[in-house]
Order: sequence, then structure tokens, then C-alpha cells
Amino acid sequence: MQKMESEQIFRSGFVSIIGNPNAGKSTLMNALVGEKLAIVTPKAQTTRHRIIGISTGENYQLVFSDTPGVMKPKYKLHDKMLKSVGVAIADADLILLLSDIQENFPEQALFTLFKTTKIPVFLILNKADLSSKEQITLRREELEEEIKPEQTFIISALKKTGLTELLTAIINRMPEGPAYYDADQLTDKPERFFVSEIIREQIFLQFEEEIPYGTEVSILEYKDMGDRVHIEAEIHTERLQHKGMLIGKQGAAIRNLGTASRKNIEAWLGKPVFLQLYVRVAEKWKDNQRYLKGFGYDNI
Ligand SMILES: Nc1nc2c(ncn2[C@@H]2O[C@H](COP(=O)(O)OP(=O)(O)OP(=O)(O)O)[C@@H](O)[C@H]2O)c(=O)[nH]1
Ligand SMILES: [Mg+2]
Repeated sequence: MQKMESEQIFRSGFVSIIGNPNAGKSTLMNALVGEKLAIVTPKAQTTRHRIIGISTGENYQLVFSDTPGVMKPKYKLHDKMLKSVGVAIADADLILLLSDIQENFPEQALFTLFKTTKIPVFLILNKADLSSKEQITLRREELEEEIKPEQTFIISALKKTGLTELLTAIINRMPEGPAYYDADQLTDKPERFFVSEIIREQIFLQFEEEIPYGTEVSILEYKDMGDRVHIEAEIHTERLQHKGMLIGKQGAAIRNLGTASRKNIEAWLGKPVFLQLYVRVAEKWKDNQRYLKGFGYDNI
């Protein structure tokens, strides 16, 4: 009888995924939610906004937050990114501190964020598929000593190993509580946000060096006509020279970018899309409060 009662408990809570750039945070959130919400690229500092992913089961609802990688801020943009990590930590019932076993740059900036928090931490060692037992043990000892996590998990977010065990432990660690969102809701941001992220992902994948880091995407027009969607987006870049490279010879680069973006947006929305891209120069936008506000960095 008692057993039956305990089975009825509904658990819910906020789980924030924190870590260095490129640790695999977005890959992990997508895998845990079972849907590609956050963009993933091989380049560091891909994620710029906190992104929520909701996973609802019969007895639980987990509200994950994927966050930008923690690094030393160089621009106002980075200050805002870091602030969103701070908010995600403060809001959390549980923190998943994700560490890439392969990386050996220190996680010092991260540790300072944890010094004052009493929120429980699970240490997640990621990219086990690329790592030897010795590497894993060494990393584990180093980080457990520094962070003193409640539990440690060794996973591959990419290959989806160790995730069932992790998910069960997360659910069990949640307090008893209500569902905060409808069972079929996956995230909190509108579709146009994800469209701009898909275009940004393609810029990260198709262009090298400074271009992705100096680029932002905003949606000028988003018209859902029922059977298809009409989208016009603007790519803001820091320099005139980069604008030229984004457009390419006789518009070849922007055409490729447009085609790849459109295909991915169509897959995400599940209907045909008309996509028009424009490129404009927005000098020093990364340090310009007005631009940053326009790009949504004030609504953390
Ligand atoms: N081999 C391997 N690669 C992984 C794993 N998890 C993530 N990656 C790769 O690592 C790279 C970075 O992944 P992301 O999920 O974008 O990392 P992130 O922590 O969100 O990065 P930022 O948003 O830049 O902070 C991508 O190329 C992923 O495919 C893993 O378990 N194994
Ligand atoms: Mg990311």
C-alpha cells in the first residue's frame, strides 16, 4: 500500500547544465530532451543564450537549461552570456557540471561560480568515447576534490551512453512538485528564435575564424501561411570585409548558407520555407548595448 503511494509522487524541478565552452552541454541537453533544441557545432562559444528544454514523463517534469560556456569576458556580449549562466545557477534545483575529459584547460572560472552556491551538483564527465580509463580516473579525482559533487557520472552525450542512469538519478533528486509546463511543451522560446539559431549554426559550420564570432542573426519577418512559412532574416557582421566573405563571389556563399539553413528550418518546422537572407554591417555590436538589447541579450 505504502509502495503504491510513493509511486504516485510527481517530481519536478530546474536542472542547469553548466561547463566550459565546447564541453558538450548543448549535445547533452538535446539528448536528455530527445529533441534538437540547442545548436551544436565543433566550435567553442556556440551557445549565447540560456535555452530551456522540457522533459515530461508520467511522474516527473524536468526543466533543463542549456547555458553558454563559462569563460573570461572580453566583450559586453560575454558579460551578458555569463550573467545568463549566473541566473541559471541561481534558479536551479540541481546543477549538472559538465566537463570534457579531453580538455585540459582549467575550469577555474567555473569553480568560482560554485564557491557560494549550496545547490546540489552532479559532476558529469563527458566524451568518454574518446577517453582512456586512466584519463577518466585522473579527471574524476581532480574535479571531485575541487567541486565535491553529490554524484559523478561518466557519459558520452554524442553516443548517448550513460544517459539512462543519469536521467534516473536526476529525477530521483528532484523535489516533489507540480508540472510547470504543459506535457507537450518542449521549450519556452518562440519558433523564430530557433530559426535564427539554425541560421547561426550554419554560419558556424560554413565560415571560419572570426566570422562566426562576429556575427548575429535577427528575424525581420516571420509569416506562417499555414502550409508554408515566409522568413526574412538579417545577418549582422562586424566588418565590411566579413560582409563580402559572407556574400561570396557572385553571391555563392550566401546562396549555400541560405540553402543549408532553409533545409534545416524546414526539417525543424515540418513544412516548406521561403527564406531570404540579408547581410549588413553592425560595427562593434558585441560592445553596443542597443544592438545587444535588440538581439535579445537583455531578456535572460
Ligand atoms: N566525441 C564526442 N564528441 C562530443 C560529445 N559531446 C559533444 N561532442 C562534440 O563536441 C562539440 C561541442 O558540442 P556542444 O554540444 O556544442 O558543446 P557546448 O558545451 O554546448 O559548447 P558551447 O555552446 O560552445 O559552450 C560538438 O562537435 C559535439 O559533437 C561526446 O560525448 N563525444
Ligand atoms: Mg552549447
